[in-house]
Amino acid sequence: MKLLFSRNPNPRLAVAVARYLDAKLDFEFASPFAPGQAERYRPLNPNLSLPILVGSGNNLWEADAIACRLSRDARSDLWRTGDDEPEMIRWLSWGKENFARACDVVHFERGTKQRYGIGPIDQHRVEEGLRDFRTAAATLENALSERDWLVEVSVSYADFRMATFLPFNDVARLPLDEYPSVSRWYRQLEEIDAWRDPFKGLDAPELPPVPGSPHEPRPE
Ligand SMILES: N[C@@H](CCC(=O)N[C@@H](CS)C(=O)NCC(=O)O)C(=O)O
Repeated sequence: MKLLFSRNPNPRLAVAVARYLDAKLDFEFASPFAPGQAERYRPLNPNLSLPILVGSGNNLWEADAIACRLSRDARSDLWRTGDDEPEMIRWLSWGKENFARACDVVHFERGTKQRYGIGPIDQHRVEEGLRDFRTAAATLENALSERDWLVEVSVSYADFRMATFLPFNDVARLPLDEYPSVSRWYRQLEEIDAWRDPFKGLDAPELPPVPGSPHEPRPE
């Protein structure tokens, strides 16, 4: 099997899962939205987005489906299958609609749009995203003040999924520090090698820099 990926958030998530599980896969950098590439990738994913898992019977797209497949193949409980599966699904569902979505809105404006030159930052969208982030982060803070991980006592795919956009917080600048339990939880995730550095040893160009980010001087 082969995992088609880029360094953007959802493919990063899938690569982190694969490396956490030590999945026996090939990893191939892909760029389906680059000029001239669409026809090559459309048969693999009609949406053209990454990640895509190729050669698993059916090609599989969507990071969650890929995580489920890889976790099953590895006989891992990263994707819970026992009595705590509903709890994991609860966090996946809520997280995508709330916390991760709010992170995505802000990251898209401050990160993706600036990296790829697809328009100025829409401050109204940033404000909306920050407002939704604060609402969702308060719920997460409450849950994580009573537990180390989202599901029972060990890391699960819910933690990975919830954190999809947090490795990009150098550019998204979400006020994570205002939520001590969420910050502590995220530091725990960063202690996991596969999460902190999923692309180690893989052949993949760096993302284009964001003008004005910590890695790039702000324009005058
Ligand atoms: N719902 C999809 C979202 C996939 C998605 O939005 N992928 C983006 C990156 S975050 C993509 O393919 N961007 C083009 C690229 O990275 O080249 C999933 O969870 O896999």
